[in-house]
Amino acid sequence: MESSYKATCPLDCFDLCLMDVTVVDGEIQKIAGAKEHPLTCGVLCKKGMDHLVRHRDQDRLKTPLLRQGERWLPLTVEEGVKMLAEKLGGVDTKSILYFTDSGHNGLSKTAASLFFQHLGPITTHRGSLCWDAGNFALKKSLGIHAGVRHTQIPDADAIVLWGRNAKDTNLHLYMQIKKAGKPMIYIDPIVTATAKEAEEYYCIKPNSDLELALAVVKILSQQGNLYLAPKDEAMVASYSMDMLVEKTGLSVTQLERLSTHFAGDKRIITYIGYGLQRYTNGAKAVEAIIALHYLTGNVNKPGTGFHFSDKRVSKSLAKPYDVVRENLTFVKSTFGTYVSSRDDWSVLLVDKSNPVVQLPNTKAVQEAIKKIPFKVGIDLFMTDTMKEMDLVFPAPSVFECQDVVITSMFSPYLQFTEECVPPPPEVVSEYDLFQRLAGALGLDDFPKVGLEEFLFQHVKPVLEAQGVTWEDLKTTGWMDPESEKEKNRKLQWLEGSLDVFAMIETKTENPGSKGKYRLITPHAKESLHSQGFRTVTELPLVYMNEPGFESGDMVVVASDQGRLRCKVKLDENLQSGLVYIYEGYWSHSGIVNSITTDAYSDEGDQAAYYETLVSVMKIKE
Ligand SMILES: Nc1nc2c(c(=O)[nH]1)N[C@H]1C(S)=C(S)[C@@H](COP(=O)(O)OP(=O)(O)OC[C@H]3O[C@@H](n4cnc5c(=O)[nH]c(N)nc54)[C@H](O)[C@@H]3O)O[C@H]1N2
Ligand SMILES: Nc1nc2c(c(=O)[nH]1)N[C@H]1C(S)=C(S)[C@@H](COP(=O)(O)OP(=O)(O)OC[C@H]3O[C@@H](n4cnc5c(=O)[nH]c(N)nc54)[C@H](O)[C@@H]3O)O[C@H]1N2
Ligand code: SF4
Ligand SMILES: [Mo]
Repeated sequence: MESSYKATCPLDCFDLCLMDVTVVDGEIQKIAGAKEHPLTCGVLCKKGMDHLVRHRDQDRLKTPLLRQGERWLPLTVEEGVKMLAEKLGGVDTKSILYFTDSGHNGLSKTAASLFFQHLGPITTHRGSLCWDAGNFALKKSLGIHAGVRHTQIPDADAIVLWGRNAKDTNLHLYMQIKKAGKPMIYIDPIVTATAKEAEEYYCIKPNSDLELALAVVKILSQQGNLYLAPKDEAMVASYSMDMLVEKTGLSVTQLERLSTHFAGDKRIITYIGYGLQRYTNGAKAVEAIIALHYLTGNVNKPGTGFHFSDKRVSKSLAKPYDVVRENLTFVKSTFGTYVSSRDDWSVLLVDKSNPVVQLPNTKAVQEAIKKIPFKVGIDLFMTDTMKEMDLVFPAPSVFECQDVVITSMFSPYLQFTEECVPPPPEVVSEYDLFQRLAGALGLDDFPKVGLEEFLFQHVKPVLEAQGVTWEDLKTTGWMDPESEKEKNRKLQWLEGSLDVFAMIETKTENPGSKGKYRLITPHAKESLHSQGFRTVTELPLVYMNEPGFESGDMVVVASDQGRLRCKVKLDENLQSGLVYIYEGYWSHSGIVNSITTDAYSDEGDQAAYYETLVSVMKIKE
């Protein structure tokens, strides 16, 4: 018998693709992009297609596993829950550490967080490995996390992708720009796939976006294309063009060319990437781009605006079961040092994340985890993180659990995933797992409702406001949750000043002169972080373009944090002083974060991965 279902790609991606899932005789036969979706238009990327590969994979975890020395003992879910309940019961809840990320964007996956709200206060992290410097800038500048909708693209004259490598990381944005036939203007220190497709490309030096925005303001002001208050004009004029050229690595001609797009009544939309805010002053870069848009009037008119993230959909959901707790928190990127600084830990619970691979400063992370007496993880596979656990619960695949899925990264839609097939017998959803745990621990206030009711209660206000029924949402798989009023809301510039440009450091530093290179660790096209690197066993490739190094050279890349064996891949387009290695390689290849710094941004508690400086030494095979 054949039946078809709707599911949503729940990966930590901008796009939120809707999928058609065909099930024959209880087995998934195929998946494909749902053609009717207005943004994702029937196209799934390789990472999306890989959901079926992961679902079918023989190596998937199928039962809870308990560590016994070097071996893993299979348990039933009931035995696993009983053991975890014993470990969590009766301890000081602040000795419990919860670590999570966005391995799955479904609402059902907030079960652990809800459970700890009811059990806690506990210890957990604040800030982000991903986007919080930019989010800080949005909040400071606008008071909310909001950005322009993709539906404005056809009205723009051109689209700036400011460090947003859309072709690899935000495919459906790239497709929308192509469909609308708009020129792409791309700004990135690396000649990425998007750079190669762009009508104009600006190869800037890393961490010079603040100066680049200032250069545009300065040029427009000098040309009389931008009116500034006299004190601001004097401040902007006080920075020399030579300094801005030196800092950004762009010529005056290039800077003038970029400025033309912001001049007069040109309509421009800027998509701001996440790479440019992985620096200690990352919030400033985003703040400066927002300021540039307001100063040049490129906002609140058709075909203008900027986008970094947008949390309006997430904010419009109800939170019927949440409890506020005063958790103890630490900055996420400092996991290693923070956890090692305390001796009172009882239990670590990790879900939806692979911190051993994805957190900076791997050695510190591994040492910290070892300090915790009892460690529990939930994942689909035995990742490098799960290998450090004492007890591992299997997570269901994307197709085995009903869910509502949203992202605040780009797609403005609210989507559904049906349970297309049941999970294996000893695999339960996180929702079910934490229900059972709450029952075992006697958490009387924990919501005693089924998963469907739980999901429905969250989206109820949105459904009501839009006149959509729950059944409609389940059948179509997606809805546009925003009211016309919200869509057309004018975003006010609360900051309203040029202060972001006031304190720019005019000295230039060249790490290359000390034999050091800046390390950038971008996101790979075919993998969502570590998830697509599971079967990769080759050494990581370090892309570089420095005299004396050739493709195939074996090298050690060393930083203050550690050393990593890599193979050189020559990138003839790469600027000097910079090397890059894709993030996501597992320990059987070499974890790139074993050489990254756990520094974090001055504003927003964002991991400042790209503050890492490395040296590269050739070694024999
Ligand atoms: N294929 C794929 N897609 C993904 C992901 C994935 O892992 N794989 N991850 C998803 C997630 S969680 C995220 S956060 C996003 C990230 O999406 P993006 O922001 O597009 O990607 P990143 O690779 O983090 O960084 C983008 C670019 O920033 C550039 N960059 C580095 N420093 C600077 C700088 O100082 N200035 C400027 N202008 N650019 C700079 C890098 O060279 C890189 O090309 O992608 C999402 N989409
Ligand atoms: N050097 C460097 N490091 C980085 C970055 C960088 O640019 N450079 N980028 C950072 C960014 S932007 C981010 S967002 C983080 C991401 O960091 P993580 O979110 O830790 O990255 P993933 O490798 O995607 O790990 C997600 C895990 O969740 C699991 N998973 C999938 N579905 C489910 C589920 O339904 N339930 C459970 N329990 N688990 C599930 C997957 O199998 C996978 O092991 O990495 C950061 N790390
Ligand atoms: S990873 Fe992103 S682009 Fe790929 S299928 Fe999933 S949502 Fe779509
Ligand atoms: Mo991210």
